[in-house]
Amino acid sequence: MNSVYIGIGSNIGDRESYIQTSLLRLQEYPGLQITSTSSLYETAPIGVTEQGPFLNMVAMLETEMNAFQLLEILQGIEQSLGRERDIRWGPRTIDLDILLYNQENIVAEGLVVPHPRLLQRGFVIIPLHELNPEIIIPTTNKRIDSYFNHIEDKEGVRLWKRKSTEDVFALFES
Ligand code: A4P
Ligand code: MG
Repeated sequence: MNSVYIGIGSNIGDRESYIQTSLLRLQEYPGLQITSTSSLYETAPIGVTEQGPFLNMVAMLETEMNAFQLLEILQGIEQSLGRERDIRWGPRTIDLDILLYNQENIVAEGLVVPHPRLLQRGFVIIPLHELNPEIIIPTTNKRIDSYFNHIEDKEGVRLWKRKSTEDVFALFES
């Protein structure tokens, strides 16, 4: 089994519902189990700043799929939820990124893991750290908690819904 962290973001429409649906669709695949989920954070847009605020979270998965198979599944779910790719870093109903895949460093056409912008982004570091402060980033061999105190966009990330229980499908407090 492979341990994977994925980053989830949405900033169009019913953001929470897109995120919940993406997790439910993911869970439907055989050979894939969602093992934990972070709280939901509301975050100021990075990159293209003229767009609405995001909801972001991180989920941990166990899967038999390799990283390329998983990416294909994630892109299929993005499409099924109406994702349109017109502006890079622009608004989206749902964005599903592979942040970490075991401790592997993957550099291939269409797939780079760890996600190249992971360590510059509070909206990723904060929920990853919530799930497990001891995660090691394989490109630097440092723990995620060593980045936690140096986040540049910390003010732009606020807790929006705390995770309610250990049951991933109870998900968030209402
Ligand atoms: N790709 C390469 N590596 C990966 C990976 N590890 N996981 C390729 C997923 N995809 C990966 O992605 C573009 C291409 O990246 C894909 O074809 C895939 O083969 P995309 O989802 O089509 O486009 P994108 O998300 O607009 O581009 P990108 O470069 O992934 O954007 P980022 O860096 O993920 O930024 N602000 C806030 N507050 N919250 C956000 O969630 N997200 C972005 C997107 C910008 N600003 C944000 C947020
Ligand atoms: Mg993406």
